[in-house]
Amino acid sequence: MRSPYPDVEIPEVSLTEFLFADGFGDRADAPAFLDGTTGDQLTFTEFHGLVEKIAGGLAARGIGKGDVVALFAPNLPQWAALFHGILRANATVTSANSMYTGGELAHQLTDSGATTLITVSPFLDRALAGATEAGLSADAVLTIDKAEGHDSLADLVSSGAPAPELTTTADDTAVLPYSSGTTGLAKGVILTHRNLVANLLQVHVMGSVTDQTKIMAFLPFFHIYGMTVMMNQGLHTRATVVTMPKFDLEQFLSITQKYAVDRLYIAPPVAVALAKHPIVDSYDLSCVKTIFSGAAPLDGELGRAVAKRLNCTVLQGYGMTELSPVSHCMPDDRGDLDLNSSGFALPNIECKLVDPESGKEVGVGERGELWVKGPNVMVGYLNNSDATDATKDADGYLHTGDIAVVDDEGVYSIVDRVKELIKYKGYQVPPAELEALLLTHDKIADTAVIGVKDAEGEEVPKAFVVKQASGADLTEDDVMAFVAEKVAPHKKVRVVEFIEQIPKSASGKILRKDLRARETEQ
Ligand code: AYL
Repeated sequence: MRSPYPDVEIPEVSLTEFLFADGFGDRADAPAFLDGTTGDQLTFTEFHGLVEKIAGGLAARGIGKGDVVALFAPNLPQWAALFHGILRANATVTSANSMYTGGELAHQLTDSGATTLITVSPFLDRALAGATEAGLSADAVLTIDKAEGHDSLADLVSSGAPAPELTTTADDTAVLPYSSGTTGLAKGVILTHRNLVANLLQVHVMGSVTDQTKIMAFLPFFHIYGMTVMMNQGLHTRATVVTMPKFDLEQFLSITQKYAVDRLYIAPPVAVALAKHPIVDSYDLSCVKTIFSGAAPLDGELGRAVAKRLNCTVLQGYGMTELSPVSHCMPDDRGDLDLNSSGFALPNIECKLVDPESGKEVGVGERGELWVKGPNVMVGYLNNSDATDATKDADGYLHTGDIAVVDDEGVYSIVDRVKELIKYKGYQVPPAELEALLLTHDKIADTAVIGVKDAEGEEVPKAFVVKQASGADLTEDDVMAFVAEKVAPHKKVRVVEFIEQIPKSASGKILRKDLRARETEQ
């Protein structure tokens, strides 16, 4: 089924040309990015000037086409300037989760082939641990602020070197975010300049974002949701992006009120706070016109409660890192749609719903795996053609691993997930990674990790653990503590159950659906 919207034309240009070639008109001196916690801002002209200087500084360090630079920092206006400076230097960004431990960061640095890492001084412990493990020298680690022994952003831009010629084309890799996809460990997702430009134009058709919009950006720029839908959409529409380095409910409400933010992008857990937390009543949030939820399923009733309490429109979208990320969303003028749904396929997108058992396409109202084709579909996974082939078929459809239904108007609802992936507060938790880690414990013989619902209905990682003969004294808390000290907080195992045996197929694959069935029986 094709999108009900007419196709948009995708120009054959780099994201850099797309965003910056035409100047900023009467938005030149308007704020492009505003740090909500400090009030510091960068106008469009200042932002662009900084991007050019960063590109010059990077080029002077020998960074150019084919090089990968890792960003490991919280949401700051400088994050965005560095992102675009790296692209302007004809290089590629790999964006790392700012909660990562040194070990998790090392995996991404090594796998992506990053030769430079840019961070902030409070993250230096983890950054240096990761860099060292990945074989990068301390010289290759730069900081946005000043830190003893490292070049800073100020040093980078003070080189005075001109930005190099822009040789990047639409087909070049712009960014390598990491995603576990349908199975296995986190993999580099190859997104080209064309992918990113396409998704901006596709998203633009659905929304009513203008140069007067103020976009809230507490969701991280390292994740494709923050990167495309907040950071780059803001630049594209010449809106103002209000940043927050980390989420804090009171600060979020106060910044929203103070800067009259009218468009909030959230993941479902924030909807719970907006619907229920008493403190929300202490703020004047009449500025908020639209709240958009993505990254995990939003409960429709909860969404309606938020819309009622804040007297605004609540919308839902669906996407995936591998889709740059948005493939479906509700348009701004359709606040009437069922909030349990994720709206329509964006322009230029074709979808199929396919029965995972029979491989046959299903009809209206029937459940099937969502397959998506369009200019926003990733090229593939970096260094992993097997995973690419298992995810993207010869016709160009990306098999999402999500189960959806569509109605006769073309409105899609995501109803289930057939892939391993667990989502904790919208963040990816790859079970395979936790299982590999748990198996390194000398008292654990076997394990399987799945997502289960906690008392609030939130998805949380649960480990089923088979003890070694020597592990009689192993407790649930021991297991949780063992994982917690080695992974970013969102990947913590939050429930443990000891069992006799992990159900497996004849070929040794974990039968996750049997474990899930066991959960619902209890
Ligand atoms: P990743 N409903 C149900 N599941 C969802 C939804 C939704 N609305 N959105 C995302 N997911 C799940 O790569 C689904 O399982 O990208 C999907 O395969 O971290 C997985 O999350 C992808 O996780 C936007 C803008 C969504 C961004 C995004 C999030 C991209 C998250 C909608 O408009």
